[in-house]
Amino acid sequence: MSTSSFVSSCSIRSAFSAAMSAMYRAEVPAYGTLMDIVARVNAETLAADPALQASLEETDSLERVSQERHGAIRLGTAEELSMMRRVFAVMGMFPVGYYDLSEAGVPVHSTAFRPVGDTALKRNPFRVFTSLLRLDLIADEALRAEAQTILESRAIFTPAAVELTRKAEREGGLDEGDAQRFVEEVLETFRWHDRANVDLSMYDRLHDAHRLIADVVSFKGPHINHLTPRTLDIDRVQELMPEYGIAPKAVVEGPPTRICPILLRQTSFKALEEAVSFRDPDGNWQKGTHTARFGEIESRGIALTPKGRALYDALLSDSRSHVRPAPDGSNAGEYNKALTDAFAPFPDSWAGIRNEGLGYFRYCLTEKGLNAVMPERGSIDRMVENGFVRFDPIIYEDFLPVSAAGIFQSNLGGEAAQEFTASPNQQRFERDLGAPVLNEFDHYAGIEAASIADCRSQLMRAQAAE
Ligand code: OOG
Ligand code: NI
Repeated sequence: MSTSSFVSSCSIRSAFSAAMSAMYRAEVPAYGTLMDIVARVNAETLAADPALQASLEETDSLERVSQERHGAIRLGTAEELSMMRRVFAVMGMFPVGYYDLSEAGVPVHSTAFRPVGDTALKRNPFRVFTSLLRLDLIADEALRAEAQTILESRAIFTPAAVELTRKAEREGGLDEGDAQRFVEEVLETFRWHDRANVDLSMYDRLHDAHRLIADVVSFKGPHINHLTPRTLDIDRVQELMPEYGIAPKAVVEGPPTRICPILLRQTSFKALEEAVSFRDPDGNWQKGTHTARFGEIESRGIALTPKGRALYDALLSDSRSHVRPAPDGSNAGEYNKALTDAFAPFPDSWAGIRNEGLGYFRYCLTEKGLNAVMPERGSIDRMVENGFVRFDPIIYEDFLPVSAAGIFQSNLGGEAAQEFTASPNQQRFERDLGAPVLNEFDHYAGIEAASIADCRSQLMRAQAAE
């Protein structure tokens, strides 16, 4: 078969994220409301800032600005995780980063499946934050074994989804018809099931061990638990949520509001209590509720180097040693102030961030560089100083464990966070995944280095042409 009849993995990913968005809006009306607020705020922000509008038009198409950037699921077994990896690969999404959430009282570890590389990210940046439940962190051995048995007896992928994934792997891609079927079949895995897999007493036992365990084990599949569009003004959306009748989480996670945004800021509305039913021993359905699904928004800034990230982590923990955000939002103002104060030492200009080696930048030739007659071939700093080369921040495309923990926690209800011994186990995760995860720092450093090499070779070409 000729490869030209294959649909690109980027188009499959775009179709998938559009289908997920439509499904989730239909399933969770509050999410539709959040999307409306985001669209309004993005339009208002752009109208008030023509320079931003112009720069977005250069780098991103405007209609894509408010689209979903990520979603999240929680899986139960190694087999589910490794199959999920193969499914996402068909859509050009690969595991980047390892996140240990046990430290934050959540019994999972995670990665993000995402497009890698500029063209793919620009085409459609959709990612899925994917967590694997860690039954090994559950103290009650009997319950652990029962949960394992329940998980092992479910099949979260339709036979057609598995078959089409195999076909894509075997033949190197999918044609139009298969791609469309693939998206429809894979969507089934992410669908909500309001009928639980377990009876109410088992649900309660799982729930008592940890609400997240009940969420993963009690249902037929790993329902998408949130989707996350991008907003141009996250503080404004946070402020508007109550006006639209939705309850925001207490504080925005991540760095404070800044002139030069760094890493990732995110907030969500609180997970909704939804009607579900449990089959009782006589085979009748018994009504109950389950709280898992919410909506989130994000706004991204520059990717930080290990040095920048260490400074970020230190300042964040410094601010949290002064004020811990209360789940009910009662000290949100105080928390925001402590956060802003703590971040004062972090330079807030691109030149300052670059000079201190805190962030990753993409370099390109300026007009002067493009027209240089005798361009010099010194260090990148010299080329920048002399105006041959300019630099732009590389956007952070990954996640933050402390923020992720905050998002998890605020959606696990008011009960006290549980303690687990911090036990990162990336090796185990990669074995279950069936592949190593990409190291995010290596990835950004590679993009930066390639842009510098590109500048140099363009300058040399200009010289050779003289
Ligand atoms: C995932 C929470 C993490 C984020 O944006 O940091 C996350 C979950 O609740 O399953 O999505
Ligand atoms: Ni999220």
